[in-house]
Amino acid sequence: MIDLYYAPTPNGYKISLFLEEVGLPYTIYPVNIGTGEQFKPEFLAISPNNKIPAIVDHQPADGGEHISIFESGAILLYLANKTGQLLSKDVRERNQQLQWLFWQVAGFGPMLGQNHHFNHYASEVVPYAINRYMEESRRLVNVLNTQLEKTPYLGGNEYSIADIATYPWARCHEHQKINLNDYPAVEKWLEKIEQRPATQTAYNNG
Ligand SMILES: N[C@@H](CCC(=O)N[C@@H](CS)C(=O)NCC(=O)O)C(=O)O
Repeated sequence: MIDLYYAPTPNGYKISLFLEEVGLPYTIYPVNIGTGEQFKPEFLAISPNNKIPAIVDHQPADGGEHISIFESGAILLYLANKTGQLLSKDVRERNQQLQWLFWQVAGFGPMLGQNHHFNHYASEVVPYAINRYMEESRRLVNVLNTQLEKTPYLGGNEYSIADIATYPWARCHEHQKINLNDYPAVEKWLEKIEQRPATQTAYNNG
């Protein structure tokens, strides 16, 4: 059984998308990041960077005591290794998938997150920051579009943890003030992932 420390945000959905896709049983422990629950000592013991998502696996592969993990990319990689699913065993495709997973956690997520912040939450209007993060977000969506013009999924022919990591952020394109008419390959890919039963269940969970 997996405990999932979660809030319904793009980073939170990454893990429920994976768990629904592979059918691994899990229990959601909601963390209200609006009221500061991420700073409680018991949560910090699992996720010292005070951010969701985090998991605790009570049945690790080595049969030893539970393992806790924070950082969505590390969690997805752990779960893919544990289940043998959603990460190719072919060395070339696996490498492609891992590149795009790291691209998402290092760039796509953080930059779109800043774009969202300066467009919607900043206590003052900072045109330099709005322009900088808007431009960077557009550049990254264009990189995504260019890749998806070449392959059906981000890391090649198969749906993988690279798509799972990127989808919840790309799905928020309206909040990012990004018009998908300019990125048709991204639009087609989003529609394809949206239709997966696991995606619908993950988003219906909260
Ligand atoms: N690099 C982290 C980012 C996680 C993250 O930014 N989580 C946000 C919600 S989407 C959070 O928990 N924020 C609470 C806070 O910063 O106090 C990951 O990929 O897991």
